[in-house]
Amino acid sequence: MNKYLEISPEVKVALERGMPVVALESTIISHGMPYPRNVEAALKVEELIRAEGAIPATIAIIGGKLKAGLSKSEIEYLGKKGLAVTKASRRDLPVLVARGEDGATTVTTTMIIAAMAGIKIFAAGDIGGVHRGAETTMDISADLEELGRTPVMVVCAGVKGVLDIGRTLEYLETRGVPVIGYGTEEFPAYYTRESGFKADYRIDTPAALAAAFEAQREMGLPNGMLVANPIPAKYALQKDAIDKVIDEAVAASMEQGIKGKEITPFLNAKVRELTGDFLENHLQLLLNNARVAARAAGILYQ
Ligand code: PSU
Ligand code: MN
Repeated sequence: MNKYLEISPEVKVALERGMPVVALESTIISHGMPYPRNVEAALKVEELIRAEGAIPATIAIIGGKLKAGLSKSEIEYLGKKGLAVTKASRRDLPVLVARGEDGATTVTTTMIIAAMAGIKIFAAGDIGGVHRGAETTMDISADLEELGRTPVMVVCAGVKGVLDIGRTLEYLETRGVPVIGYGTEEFPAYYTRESGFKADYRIDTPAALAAAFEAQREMGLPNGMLVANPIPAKYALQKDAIDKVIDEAVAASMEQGIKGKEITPFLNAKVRELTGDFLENHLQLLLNNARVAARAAGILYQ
């Protein structure tokens, strides 16, 4: 264990006793939703994980410490600080830590800190991927590289259509990341259950997810696993409707010259603005992922 890592007492005891633990990211709190609904959502997700018999470990960087397991007041602090918190990817860790600053963890840094703490499963909203136009901009999320190198199972609702989904899946294949459709053949696209692309495998139960992940780890394969769990049908949008909104958001980002780490929060906020209030659907999708992650963790940690 390194001196920068701080595991909360509750998470520490759970890990020592072999109880199931589920990691959660914090960029979704600071950059993904407005205050106070971001804090409410984060606490509801934690509550559901507990109700499923697992321990939640929300991950963030606070005062230069890599924290696995946040208190309610720390979640409130990050939610209130919102966009003023640094969105921290792998490349941001050294300077933030050395300076003793705060950082909200993306999928990448949540995986890194989870792995340092010994947490194997992480419930997210969606992951970053290959951006449209990446063949010239080279904008490819570090999330894909992290999935290629860090042994954590990430349960998400697929990737958003703001990205180039086909190239995202190609990249994951290159990096050796199994892409599992949970209860579906089709790879889901966050707002919608359809993307027009297939997952590598369909798995229908938490036990079968845990078995595949266990096999990957026992073989010594060092990469992560991506579980794509579609948004519940009741909260899903139709692909045609969301595609129009997405094209509009991408056009706006290009017109305004948005680049680098700003682009994902910009596109998410723009789509939210154009779809009206998607926050309830967003929460339902997070709860749905947290449930699958907690159930798989229950089997994995036995
Ligand atoms: N999805 C959201 N809001 C977010 C993110 C995803 O609805 O804030 C975050 C996640 O933390 C993800 C990150 O890991 O965006 C990817 O950013 P980038 O494309 O810059 O790598
Ligand atoms: Mn990027």
